Amino acid sequence: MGKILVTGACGQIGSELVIKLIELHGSDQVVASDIKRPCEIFKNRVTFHYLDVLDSAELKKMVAEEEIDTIFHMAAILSAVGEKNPQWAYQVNMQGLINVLETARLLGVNKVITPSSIAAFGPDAPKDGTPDDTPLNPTTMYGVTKVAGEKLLQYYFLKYGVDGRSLRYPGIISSETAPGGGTTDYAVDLYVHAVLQKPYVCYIDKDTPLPFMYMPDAIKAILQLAEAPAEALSRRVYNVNALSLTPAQIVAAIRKFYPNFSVEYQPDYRQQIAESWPHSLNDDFARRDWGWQPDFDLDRMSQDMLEKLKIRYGK
Ligand code: AKB
Repeated sequence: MGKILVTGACGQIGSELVIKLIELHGSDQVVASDIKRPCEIFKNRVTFHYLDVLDSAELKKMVAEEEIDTIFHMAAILSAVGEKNPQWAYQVNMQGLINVLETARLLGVNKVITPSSIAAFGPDAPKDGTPDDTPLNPTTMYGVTKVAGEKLLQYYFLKYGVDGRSLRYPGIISSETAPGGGTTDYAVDLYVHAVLQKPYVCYIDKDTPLPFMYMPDAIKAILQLAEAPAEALSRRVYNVNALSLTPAQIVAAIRKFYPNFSVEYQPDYRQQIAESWPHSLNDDFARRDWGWQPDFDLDRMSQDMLEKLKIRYGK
């Protein structure tokens, strides 16, 4: 069996995915790559390649030399940063993905798993229980690249038989690696500020609902999808749902532990992005095809998050 590559391995999800893959398959089976230097969380535990996914020659060389068999392609520019520089987001997200798919096609890589997002939906999609198949008219460049990426995955499967799989992640709440450049980052910031006992100015209005998921569930989902037998899959891209939360609901959960936590709301350009996304998704296909089910509700997640952050920040 070949090895597993994680691109964007220093990112919020990539870093925890690498740790889980080491646990499951052993250090010598996992290869990490990023344009950043290895992050503390997996430093010295796996082979690390300093690699830009835009460098397709280098990517192919590395995949061939390391005998990679599965790629988790996690490198991407997220929504908020993407709106500041849409052309760059397009370049990284689209060229990066096609480079990975081409590498998979030419070198016979077994599977490519890459996340899509709730950002694939736009304001005309139903807000609650958004189905998998519904209008996809995103209003961010990030969303545009996610929709195009989903279609590209589908194309490579139909035309070349590349086994590409994707799931539409909501905002991910995690304690180990900070998210970077997303609209949903405030959720993590809220927990971090509470533990550091600092007031927080939230850039999303307190009553705006968005879909969220705790990191252990996000890792469980992507691994379940990756490991699902090919014949169980009725589609390439799956909605996954866990929590639907407003900032005020997250703050109320945090205040059970930090009653004096102070938050002010000053919506900025990210409010409009948040309002263009669903409140919750229908994930019946993921539940039926590969047994998806989240483990964490808001209270369980909040308790776990706060405990982990207290240790990280020595509080
Ligand atoms: C973002 O906010 O851009 C991401 C996402 C929802 O895909 N967290």
